[in-house]
Amino acid sequence: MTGASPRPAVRLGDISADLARLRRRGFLRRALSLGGLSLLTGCDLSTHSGVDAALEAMLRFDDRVQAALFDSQRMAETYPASAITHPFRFNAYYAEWQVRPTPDHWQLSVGGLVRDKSPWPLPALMALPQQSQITRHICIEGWSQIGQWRGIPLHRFLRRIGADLSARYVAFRCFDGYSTSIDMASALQSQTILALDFETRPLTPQWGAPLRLRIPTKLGFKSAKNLEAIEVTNKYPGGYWENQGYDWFAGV
Ligand SMILES: Nc1nc2c(c(=O)[nH]1)N[C@H]1C(S)=C(S)[C@@H](COP(=O)(O)O)O[C@H]1N2
Ligand SMILES: [Mo]
Repeated sequence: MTGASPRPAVRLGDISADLARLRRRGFLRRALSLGGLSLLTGCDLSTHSGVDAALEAMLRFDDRVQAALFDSQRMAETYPASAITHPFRFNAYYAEWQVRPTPDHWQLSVGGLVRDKSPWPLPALMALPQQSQITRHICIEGWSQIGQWRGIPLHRFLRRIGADLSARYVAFRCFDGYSTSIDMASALQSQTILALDFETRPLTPQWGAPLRLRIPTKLGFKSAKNLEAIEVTNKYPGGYWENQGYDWFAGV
C-alpha cells in the first residue's frame, strides 16, 4: 500500500463489522469495485494478505473510488494447483442444512434477447467445449480462497444460443432463490464460465450443482450457484445482494 499513515493491524472480523457499517451507509453501493480496490490502494490482489490489505484500505476511501477503471480485457490472476485452498469454504445466504439438491428433470432455461430459447438438459451442456481455471474467489465478507473450476466459456454459450451481444445485461436465477446479474462486457470476458466441475469432479450441491457461474473478475457474490435460468436483457435485473445495496458492478 502507498501513502497510508500507520494504522493498527485490522483483523478480518473487524473488517466485516466495518463493511457492515459502511454498507448501511450506502458506501458499498458507490464504492466497492475490485478495479478501484487494487488501483487506488496499490494493493496486490493476487495474495490473501494483499486482499486483506485492500479491504482494509477500502475502509478509508471516499467517492474518488467511483473513478475506478473498467477494462473488459483485464484478466484475473491464475494460479498453480499447489495454491488451491483446502478445505474450500462454502458460502450462501441460507443456512447449510438448507442446501438444495438438484431438482428432478433439471434443465437450464434461457430467455430474453436470444434467438434459440430451447432449454438445456445437463448432458447437452456437458457436451459443449469446456475450459479449466484456477483462480481466486474473493468474498465481500472479507475472505478469499483459490479454487479450480471447469466449464463452458459463457461467451461461447451466449453465441450458441444466438444472444444479442449488444444487450446490456445477463441475469442469472438460481433454484435456491438466489439471483444476480452482470454487464455484457464481463459476460463475454474469456474467463467467465458456466462451471460444471469443481476440483476435477462434478459440482456438489453446496458448491453450486449442477451448474454455476464462475466469474473471477468479480466479487464472489456474482458467481451464482445452482443455476436454473439465464436471461439476456436491457432492463436492469438487480439481484439478491444487489437489491440490498451491494455494488452492482463489483469487479475489475
Ligand atoms: N445460488 C447461490 N449462489 C451464490 C450464493 C448463494 O447464496 N446462492 N452466494 C454467493 C456468495 S456471497 C459467494 S461468496 C459464493 C460462494 O461460493 P462457494 O460456496 O463456492 O465458496 O457464491 C455466491 N453464489
Ligand atoms: Mo460472498
